[in-house]
Amino acid sequence: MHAEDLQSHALRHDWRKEEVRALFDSPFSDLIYRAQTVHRENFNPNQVQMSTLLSIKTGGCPEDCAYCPQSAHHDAGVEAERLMRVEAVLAEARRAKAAGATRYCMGAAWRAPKDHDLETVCRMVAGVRALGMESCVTLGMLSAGQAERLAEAGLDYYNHNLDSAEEFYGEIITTRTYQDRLDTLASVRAAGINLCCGGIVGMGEGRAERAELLRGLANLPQHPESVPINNLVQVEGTPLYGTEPLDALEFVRAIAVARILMPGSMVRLSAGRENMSDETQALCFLAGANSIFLGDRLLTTANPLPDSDAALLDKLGVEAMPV
Ligand code: SAM
Ligand code: DTB
Ligand code: SF4
Repeated sequence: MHAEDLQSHALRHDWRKEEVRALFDSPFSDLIYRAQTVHRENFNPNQVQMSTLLSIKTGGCPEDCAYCPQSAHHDAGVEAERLMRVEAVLAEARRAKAAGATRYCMGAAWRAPKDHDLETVCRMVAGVRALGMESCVTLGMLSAGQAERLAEAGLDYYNHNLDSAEEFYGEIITTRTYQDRLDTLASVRAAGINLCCGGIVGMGEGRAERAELLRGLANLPQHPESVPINNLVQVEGTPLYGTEPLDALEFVRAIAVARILMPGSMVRLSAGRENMSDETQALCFLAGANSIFLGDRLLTTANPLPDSDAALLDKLGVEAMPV
């Protein structure tokens, strides 16, 4: 029997609202202890998976996501660019591999890919895999046929986030629905591609909505293999610029609850590390985060410099997770 099957009896998809809220509300030490215990039952606690991101098609996006500097609805100073050429993307992927990344994630500011562009992305996916790296793309909404095409090209992961709790979603995005997102996730799953699906905190939501975002992820038919927890990167010109930043310990709580709800998933300490202290990041690892983005850029915003990440991981005795 496959290891995942042996473990799956322990994975729950029926978390109740009050249960998740009670986890969030528990004393900090109790929460971290439980999260770290679950973490150790499932993973080597001193290993972290490293992914690198590249924006293969930047800006000019027709969606109105209130957090996003790439939306054409906001003026965040991001120039709209065309889809990159395959060779240029692969040159970047080689650099990321040399710097220690094992997964290469390519993001496009699209509502949904055009079939013609999808073929170009498929060549990028094949090229990344030929380098011996895992491939991940995030291209917006997918039809069932497009997901199958990506699967044929050998895509390992598709990133598509729930982004927020269903109740809060309408405050953040009006141009596509929460149900649209669930439909894309179902198409990706049906095609047999691993799912990278998480959300953003620090968008002005309360603890209740943070709990509901995580419950929404855990109660999907199957837990996403990767769960990125993004702390909002505030970009001037976006509607969420100037939002009261989330307290660092509240962010750590979100990581811990994600770890407890989805014990076998990789929990990624995703956007927002640039504004986090070493101490906060260390607490996130203690709370069960075991994946990060490596490299000085996310899509359009800054990520910690490789040297400072190397120093932090060294101080913590953390090593790269083998693929
Ligand atoms: N356009 C595609 C889509 O939205 O499905 C793919 C790219 S989009 C930039 C991928 C994810 O990045 C979003 O779902 C959101 O969770 C995250 N993101 C975008 N801007 C962010 C920001 N300012 N801070 C934190 N996360 C952000
Ligand atoms: C995800 O959940 N976080 C990454 C990835 N998926 C594509 C993106 C973070 C983007 C942060 C804002 C930017 O750099 O544009
Ligand atoms: Fe477009 Fe994605 Fe940004 Fe939304 S998050 S505006 S869909 S690039």
